[in-house]
Amino acid sequence: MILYGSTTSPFVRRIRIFTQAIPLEFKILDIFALEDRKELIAKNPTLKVPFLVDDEVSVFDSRIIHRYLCEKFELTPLNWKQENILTLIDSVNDTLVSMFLLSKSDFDTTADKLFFKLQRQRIANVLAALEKDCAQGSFNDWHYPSICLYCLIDWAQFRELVDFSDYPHLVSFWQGNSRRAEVVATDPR
Ligand SMILES: N[C@@H](CCC(=O)N[C@@H](CS)C(=O)NCC(=O)O)C(=O)O
Repeated sequence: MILYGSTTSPFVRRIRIFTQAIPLEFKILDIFALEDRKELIAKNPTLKVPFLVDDEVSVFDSRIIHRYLCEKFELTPLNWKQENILTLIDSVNDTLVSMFLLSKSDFDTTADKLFFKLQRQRIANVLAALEKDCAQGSFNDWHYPSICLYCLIDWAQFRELVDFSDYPHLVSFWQGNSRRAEVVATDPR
């Protein structure tokens, strides 16, 4: 099995951390560089990373890769509460990636424009919900949703996209898990 992705993507990193104990080759793709982009276009029509190739099977999207690996290795699937939490994490992560790409494309994402206001509201709303889940103990164990939350917070910190001062439980969750070997080994910095 080969996992394709970049070393900075939070979506790729969650799968790399999740698969610590699974034999998997990691192939780095710089999706904005000409040659690697040709490979991306040939292998994944969504033009996003991560994706997984397992012999004849190609699996797109981190969420589906996680489900594929759970089925293949008979691991415990997510329960419905965890699926909902993953939707929260994915929604803010997707929004932050879009905002990041927009600012890289010279848009002022702090502008008083409807689209940006909706995204900022979503980010604040979801982070408040995750802060509450965190306070209630949903991320006390190091399971897949915790890995995804860690990768989201760490990437947002790395790219300086979010001020986390309103979310003390998320900050202490982030700090409390930062010394894990697999976390250190996949640090994008
Ligand atoms: N829903 C996807 C999101 C993946 C994603 O957005 N990946 C980003 C890198 S962090 C990407 O490939 N972006 C390229 C683009 O948007 O053109 C997943 O969970 O795998």
